[in-house]
Amino acid sequence: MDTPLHINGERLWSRLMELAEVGEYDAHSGLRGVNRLALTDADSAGRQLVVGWMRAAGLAVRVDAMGNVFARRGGTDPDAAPVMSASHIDSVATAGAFDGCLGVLAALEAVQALDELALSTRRPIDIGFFTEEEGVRFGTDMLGSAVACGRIDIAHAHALTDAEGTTLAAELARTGWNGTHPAQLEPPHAYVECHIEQGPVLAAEGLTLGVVTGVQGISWQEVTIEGRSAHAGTTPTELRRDAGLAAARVITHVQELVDSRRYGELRGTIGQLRLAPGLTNVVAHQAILTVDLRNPDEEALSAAEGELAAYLKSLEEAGLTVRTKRMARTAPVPFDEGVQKAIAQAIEDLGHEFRHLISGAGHDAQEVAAIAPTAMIFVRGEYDGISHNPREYSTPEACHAGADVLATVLYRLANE
Ligand code: HGY
Ligand code: MN
Ligand code: MN
Ligand code: MN
Repeated sequence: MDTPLHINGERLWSRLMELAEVGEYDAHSGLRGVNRLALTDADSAGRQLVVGWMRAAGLAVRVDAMGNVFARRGGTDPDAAPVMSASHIDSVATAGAFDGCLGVLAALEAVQALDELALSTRRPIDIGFFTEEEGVRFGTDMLGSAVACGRIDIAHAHALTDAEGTTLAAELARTGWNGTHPAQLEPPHAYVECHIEQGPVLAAEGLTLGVVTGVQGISWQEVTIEGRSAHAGTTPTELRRDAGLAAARVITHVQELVDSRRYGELRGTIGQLRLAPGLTNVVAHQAILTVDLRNPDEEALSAAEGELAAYLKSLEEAGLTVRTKRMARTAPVPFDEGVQKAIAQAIEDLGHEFRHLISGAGHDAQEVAAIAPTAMIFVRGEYDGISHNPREYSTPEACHAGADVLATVLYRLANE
């Protein structure tokens, strides 16, 4: 087995910090946050910066009809299926510097390490980033990769709108990321994604790296509860159809589903809650909330969805109407054993310890797993691995270690 590879850790870190300045904002007490929602001007500027680095590295860059961006390092056998590594640079509105970006920039470092070491590979290596991985602007996560890997139809994706009613297609055109390449990935020989863990497991065990065994199932739905506005002072409880109170009951009910342990490792989150008319002295006639349910077990996830649907229905007995809109739904995805072994071997060859773990967060890798042998490398996060928060932080050493593993695995897979 060839010696493991090392990337340029300083360049990786300086690029991560430079990219983090694009769309940065003052979060609080001097903390810098990142806000680069998909296909906003900030996201577009971040894309330009990364594409500039790819081109400076001599890579041929292509953009597809979903705005997914890939860059190819040629192999000695141009007809061989490529090895691929990508992630995302769009962020949530309260992001840190690492979510998605580490994987994109680590893959670029891996390719540059091969160039600087003058190492050729039989297979081409494709790196890049997918559009709207977060799903926070257009409502469906892993959107670019889901279209590229065939789970979501491009016409459906293009027609998705943001809160202002602007379509994804219009934003692709406005920002110029409406590429001409078909948004359909040729199945790569293998796909490996490097990503921060975004959770507490590795740090709690004093580990820097993890081999990811798969991704848990995800269910996103928007719930709209319609009641009747009324005077806050004069209307007794029995005459109220209070959408705000009903929303509060839904929130506590979701937590009861989690606490009941009837659905195993269920996680439930109400991330959005809007009341109308939203006035102090008016009983809310409408509540719109989002419910994010996650579970590594598909049966338990759909049972929890069913139980919640029955509860929402029961609210109608109190004269309320309840509508639900499914926003995203993915089943748990297991990753490829062979690619996991290759990652574990590279981690050992580089002298690190690791453990296997499932991903609590969704990733583009779960979409690529539908068309190619796929697995992920996790890099430990500090502060209990907090993420989707400006305090998100991984050390330069941990990022460097994750990128070394990625470079080593990609090199080996590209010579299979
Ligand atoms: O929602 C997720 O798990 C991912 O961050 N898009
Ligand atoms: Mn190194
Ligand atoms: Mn991510
Ligand atoms: Mn994320």
